[in-house]
Amino acid sequence: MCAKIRKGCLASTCCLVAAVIIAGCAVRAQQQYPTAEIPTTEPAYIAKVKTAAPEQIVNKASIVMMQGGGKSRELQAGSNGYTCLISPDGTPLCADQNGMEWMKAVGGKAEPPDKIGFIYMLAGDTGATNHHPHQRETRMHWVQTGPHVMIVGPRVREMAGYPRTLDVADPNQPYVMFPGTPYEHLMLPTN
Ligand SMILES: [Cu+2]
Repeated sequence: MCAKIRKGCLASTCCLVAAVIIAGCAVRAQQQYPTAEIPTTEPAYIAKVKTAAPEQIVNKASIVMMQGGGKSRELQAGSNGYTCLISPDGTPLCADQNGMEWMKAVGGKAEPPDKIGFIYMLAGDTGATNHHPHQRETRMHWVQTGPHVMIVGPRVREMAGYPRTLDVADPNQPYVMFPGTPYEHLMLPTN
C-alpha cells in the first residue's frame, strides 16, 4: 500500500494527506526490523522473544538466555520441542530441534548435520552478509529481511527454484541465504 500511495503522489499533485500517510509508512518500515539490543532483564528479554513466533508456540517453548562462554540459562521450560532465544545479533527467533542443531553448527563454524530444520523469525532480522555468516562485519552483500521463516540444513538444496544470488534483488520474496556455503538456507517472508 505504501508504494502505491507514493507512486500516485508522484503522478499527480502531491497533497498534505499523502505526505502524512507516507511519513506513517516510513515509521512502519523501520518497525519491520528488530533492534540489535539484547535485553538483560528477564521480562524485557521474554517480551522481545515473544515477537519471534505465534503466541501459542512461544508459550509452550523453552526460552533460553545466552550467557558468556557458550552457556545458556533457561527462563521457561518448554514442552513443544521449540526453543526461543535472541541471537547475538539481536534477532529474536524460535527454532525446532534440528533448527537449534543447525544454529549451533553455524555458531561453532562446524558442518551442519544432514537434517532439515525450521526457524521462526516473525520480527524480522537485524541484517546479514549474504556471502558468509561469519563475515558479518564486512557488510558485503548486505541483506535485511522483514518477518520470515527459515528452512535450514544441507538438504534444503533439494528445494529448487529459489534465487541464489549474493546480492538479493528483493528480500520480500523467497531467496537462498549464504548460497554456496555449508550454511545456505531458505528465507521465506511471511508478510
Ligand atoms: Cu532468518
